[in-house]
Amino acid sequence: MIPLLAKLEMLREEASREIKRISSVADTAAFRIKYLGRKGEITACLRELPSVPIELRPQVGAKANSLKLELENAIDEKQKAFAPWQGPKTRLDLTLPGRSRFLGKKHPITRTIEDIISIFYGLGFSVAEGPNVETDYYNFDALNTPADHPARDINDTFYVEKGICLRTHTSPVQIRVMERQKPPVRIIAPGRCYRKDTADASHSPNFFQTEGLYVDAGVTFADLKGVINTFALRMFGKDVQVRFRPHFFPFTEPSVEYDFSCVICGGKGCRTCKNSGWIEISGAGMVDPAVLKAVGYDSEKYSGYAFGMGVDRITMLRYRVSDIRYLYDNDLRVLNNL
Ligand code: 2NL
Repeated sequence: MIPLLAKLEMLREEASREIKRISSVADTAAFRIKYLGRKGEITACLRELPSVPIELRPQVGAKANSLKLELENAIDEKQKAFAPWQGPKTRLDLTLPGRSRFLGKKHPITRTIEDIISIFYGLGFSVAEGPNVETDYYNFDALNTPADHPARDINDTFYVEKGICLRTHTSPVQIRVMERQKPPVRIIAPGRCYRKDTADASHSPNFFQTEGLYVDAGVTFADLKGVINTFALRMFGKDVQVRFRPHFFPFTEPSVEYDFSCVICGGKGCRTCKNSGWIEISGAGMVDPAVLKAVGYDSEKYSGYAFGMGVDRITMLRYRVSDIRYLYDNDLRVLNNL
């Protein structure tokens, strides 16, 4: 056997025994120097190559090179195993606090509706719901609002088709309840309503209303005043005043509009109440006998009151929102502050 070839074979065995004992970066470096360094064993073998007969040189050279490669790979492996972390910088740090998930919350209008509902629960009312798309009959006719009434104009109401519209108030919900239930009826109807208004600081083509209705034998305007008063106090606190002004609605007689003393300035006068000290909430009145008759009630035996309230307006007052459009833009930078 060619002596150099035998020597290479010996080196391989020796190296593979040694490599198993490597247990540190320093060991790895020493190993590299011993075999692959400038004065290392394999380097020395390669230097002896010229003394090998020319026809045997390729065989010996190949052997030396493959051993060199083998050891280089083994050294790389060891270096990876002992070297400090070399990977991407985003290591898992178990000491960091957890990343919390984004939690949604209720829209301010929803919160207002829930508060209105719980106040009226406390006064013996239950909640009724009904369709947003209504017939002319339930939205207007049953409410004593004749075909030539301006509210029915296509410029004021969204019509889906002839005779079918988006409800302009939640009164039709109450008509439907009265149709299927005898007095006593004591309900509120919160929900979305639609009117063909151009959006501005105080108008939105879609808005929320809560109507209330109490029909029974012997219900009077005094009951209405008591309920509105109690609502005002529970919603805005003990200092709020309520005032009723005569008004006209087709579906109530007599009718009123009612105001709360300005909850922003306490009634002294400010921008929100246009210096009047009062804020209009909505209208109310004694249910017109024509409406009671339309649902088949005996208007001689029964009487009732009904009222509306603007949920958006109440929400704006509670959360000091100056423009109704903020409630509908769904910009989280705004809503997260309410
Ligand atoms: C408003 C204020 C109001 C009613 C709504 C009503 C409902 C039935 C019968 C009679 Cl079922 N009335 N609701 C009454 C007065 C005022 O809302 O400004 N409406 C245009």
